[in-house]
Amino acid sequence: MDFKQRVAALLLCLPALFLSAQSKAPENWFTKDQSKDGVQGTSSDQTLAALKAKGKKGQTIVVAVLDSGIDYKHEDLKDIMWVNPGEIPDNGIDDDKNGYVDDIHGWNFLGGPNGESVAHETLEMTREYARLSKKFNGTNGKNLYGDAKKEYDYYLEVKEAYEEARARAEGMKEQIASQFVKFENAFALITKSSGKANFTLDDLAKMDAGSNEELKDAITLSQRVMAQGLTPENLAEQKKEASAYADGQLQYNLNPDYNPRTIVGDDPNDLSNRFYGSNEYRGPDAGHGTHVAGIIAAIRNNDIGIDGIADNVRIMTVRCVPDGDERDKDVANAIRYAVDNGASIINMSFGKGYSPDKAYVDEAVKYAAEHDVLLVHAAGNDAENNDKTAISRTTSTSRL
Ligand SMILES: [Ca+2]
Ligand SMILES: [Ca+2]
Ligand SMILES: [Ca+2]
Repeated sequence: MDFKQRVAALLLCLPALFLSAQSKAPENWFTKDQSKDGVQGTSSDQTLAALKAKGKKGQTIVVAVLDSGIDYKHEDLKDIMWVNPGEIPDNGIDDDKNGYVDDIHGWNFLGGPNGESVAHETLEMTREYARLSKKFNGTNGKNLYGDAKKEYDYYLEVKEAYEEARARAEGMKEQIASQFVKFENAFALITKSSGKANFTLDDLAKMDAGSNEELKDAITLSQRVMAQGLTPENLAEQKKEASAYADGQLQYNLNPDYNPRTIVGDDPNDLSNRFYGSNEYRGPDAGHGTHVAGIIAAIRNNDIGIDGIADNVRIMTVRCVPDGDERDKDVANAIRYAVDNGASIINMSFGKGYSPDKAYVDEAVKYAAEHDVLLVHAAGNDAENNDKTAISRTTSTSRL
């Protein structure tokens, strides 16, 4: 469950969406096998054991993780990070002349020359809204024909989606605030009645509210939210996180005036420029990319963290996904970087509903295919039929 779903679960108090140990999956479940272990994983444990029994060693494969950056010093990843063989670290020289200076473990297309990196971004929908609003503001479309009319109709579609998303985010902000007041009040009442500041679900089960309806309601609500992982200890922190998530949407993702690209210093609309960014592989929030890299290739059977799905992998990190929507330019350049530097597989666990420079990405995809590189891309978290509709156009689905 990602953070968005957790917030939604808390807001709706859905008892089915448990966060806690009650629905804890078996360790390394994704490497298990349905028939052998009774777990619907990828069967990679079984497959690797079978290959080993046959004496097959396989060859080392480079997997490029196009994501939010990777904690390349992580104890379960540091020894399997890809190392650029032609590059001497930290000498300020592009030794292998691939266009990227000191790119040892990959590249960060959201990095700037002074070491800073883009953290938050607008959604592509917001960028399209900003661009088209400038063009069509005050126009009613009456005297437009052909391509101009088509673009105007597209503007109206984007405008409607944007305004809807903005209203929803504002509503969510209010809802989070009011829901947390309810949780706080319920917890306070229980503390008052039980004398315990840090009560548990067991404590709640033992409480007898008698004819006190208010306390009865407080117990019911607390049981629901605590089943989803909220506790008296983490209430304040969870409130802060949920509020920050709602604020972030309004401040960054859905703010047409927000432009963090000055950090990178390139012209994001100049698609011909491939060489920008930095070697800050981690970026401001490498959580998602590290998580993805770990599932793919965390060192197996070392008693540290998890077992990755595959053995014999080197992870190349190519950062192109901010908090918000990735840009087509960066995605295309990240694909080309991965292909040119020896990746056999490119993992892309992200997605968005609008893609104004899709043609540029398509060219990079073809380039990867011509070089026999396998591209793996997420289908979204929203249960949309992507054959019929684009990935949800009104919410950011970056980092899937
Ligand atoms: Ca280089
Ligand atoms: Ca160098
Ligand atoms: Ca491990």
